Amino acid sequence: MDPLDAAAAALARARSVVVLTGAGVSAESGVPTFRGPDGLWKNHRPEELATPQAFQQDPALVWEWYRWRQQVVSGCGPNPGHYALAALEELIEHFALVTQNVDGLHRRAGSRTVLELHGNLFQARCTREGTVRDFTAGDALPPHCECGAMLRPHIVWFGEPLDRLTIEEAFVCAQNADVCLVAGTSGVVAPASMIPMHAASHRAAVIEVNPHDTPLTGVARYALRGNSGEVLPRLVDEVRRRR
Ligand code: BV8
Repeated sequence: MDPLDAAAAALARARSVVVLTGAGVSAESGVPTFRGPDGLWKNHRPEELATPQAFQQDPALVWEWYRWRQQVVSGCGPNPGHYALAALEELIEHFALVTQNVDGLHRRAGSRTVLELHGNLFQARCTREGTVRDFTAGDALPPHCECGAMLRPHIVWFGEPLDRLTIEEAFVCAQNADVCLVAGTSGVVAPASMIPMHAASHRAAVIEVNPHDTPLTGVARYALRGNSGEVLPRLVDEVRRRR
C-alpha cells in the first residue's frame, strides 16, 4: 500500500492523535525556517539572539530581531498545510496540535487545541511581574511594562525551561495517542523532539511529513517525503474518504 494511503488508514482508525509541527510547516507561508539554506540562524548564531544571556547583554538587539520577525510573519498567512491540520482536528475524537512554532499561524488557520511549546512571537512578558500580554514591537526598544521593568519576548530561549503545564500536557497527549503526526521539524531541539519518541514508546504509529530524513525518521512508521503544504491536504482528504 502507498505510504500516504497507509498513513491515512492509521489516522482514520485513530481515536487519539497528537501532532508535532516545526518551522517547515510555515515555510510555504513565507516564514523562514531556522536551519534551512535561507534559515533564520544563517544570519545570526542562536547564541547571539535566542538566549537569556543575549537579552541581558543587548536587549535592544534581541528586540530588533523579534520586531523584524513580527513584521515578516504579519505579512504571511496560513498555507494549505495549516488548514489541513485544522480540518483534521474536526475528524478526530481526541486531538492536540503541539507546535514549536511561535508564528501563531495554526490558530489563524482555525486550529483550536494548540500547545505552543516555545511561546508566541506576538506576546511579551514583564521581566519583573511575569505578566504576559499581546504585544507588537514599535520604535521604542526595549519596551517597558507599566511597572517600569523591561518587557521580553514571550519566547522560550535556549537553556530556558518550557512552561511546565504545557510540556506535561504535550507528553500526556503523546502517551495516549494512537497516531503521532510529525510535520516540518528537523527534530534537533529537545524536549519537543522527544514527543514523537514518547508516543512511539507507548504504541503510537508515527507519521513524518518532511522533504528530508531527520533524526525522527527512525521512529516513523510512515515517512511521507514532500512539502507539508502539498502532503497534508492529500493526507486529510484520504482520511475524510475513509471516515
Ligand atoms: C531546555 C525560540 C532545560 C527562539 C527555540 C544537547 C543535546 C540535546 C539537547 C540539548 C543539548 N544542549 C542543550 C540542549 C537543550 C536545548 C536543545 O535542544 N538544543 C539543541 C539545539 C541541541 N533545548 C533547550 O534549551 C530548551 N530548554 O531544554 O530547558 C531546562 C530545564 C530546567 C531548567 C532550565 C533548563 C529550549 C528549547 C527552545 C529553544 N527555542 N526557539 C525563537 O523562536 O526565536 S528553538 C527553535 O528551533 C524554534 O523554536 C524552532 O521551532 C525549533 C526547532 O526547529 P524546527 O522547528 O525543527 O525548524 P528547523 O528549521 O530546524 O527545521 C525545519 C524542518 O522543516 C527541516 O527538517 C526541513 O527539512 C523541513 N521543511 C522545510 N520546508 C518544509 C519542511 N517540511 C515540510 N514542508 C516544507 N515545506
